[in-house]
Amino acid sequence: MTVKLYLVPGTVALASHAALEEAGADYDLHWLRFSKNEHVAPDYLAINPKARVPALETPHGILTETPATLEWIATTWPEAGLMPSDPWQAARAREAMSYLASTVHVNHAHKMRGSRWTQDAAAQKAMAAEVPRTMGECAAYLESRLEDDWICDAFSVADLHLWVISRWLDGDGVPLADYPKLHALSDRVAARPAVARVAAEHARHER
Ligand SMILES: N[C@@H](CCC(=O)N[C@@H](CS)C(=O)NCC(=O)O)C(=O)O
Repeated sequence: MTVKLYLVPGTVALASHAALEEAGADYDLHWLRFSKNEHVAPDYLAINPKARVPALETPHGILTETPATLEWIATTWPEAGLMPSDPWQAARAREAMSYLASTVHVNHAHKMRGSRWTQDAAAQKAMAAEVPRTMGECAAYLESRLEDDWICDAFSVADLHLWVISRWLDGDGVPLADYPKLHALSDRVAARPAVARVAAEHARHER
């Protein structure tokens, strides 16, 4: 089975890319550029009418939303062990991914994507100014929640999701170095060979 991932470098789609690489999946990439508005072009809207990345083309159809793409990848290539089999641990992974997608990522979007919520330039500026505080609160919560090396009792796709969002913290005015457990987890994820390969590819495409 071959799948195709639609992605923009450095975005949350990086988590799905890293998961495919970790899983040893056979996949193709379709890179898009926000700068060229390729995510709102008709051919991409036919893939994902939400005009967001990631979108994953699978033999069953298109899948979007990072918690769903990550879990599907993990459970489609179970031998990679990317999702806990224990129900409690799996629920903890979903809990983390749901929080990352619905709260942390949304707070981050208030910096650059304020036009989703208001067309008032002053209101957009005011929302962006809150990002260091709201993302700082999320980082503090995550720091307090981390007990072991990983979010669950072993590495999982939830760690990939957290790693990608942790990469945005410095740019959001929240020094990752101020959160030692989060920082260490992020470094552990980045040191995995599959993740390092994928991160290098994104760095090349970001240039
Ligand atoms: N809930 C979605 C959010 C996806 C999303 O917002 N991706 C951003 C990139 S990090 C995007 O495509 N933004 C384009 C835009 O806002 O126009 C997920 O978790 O996958």
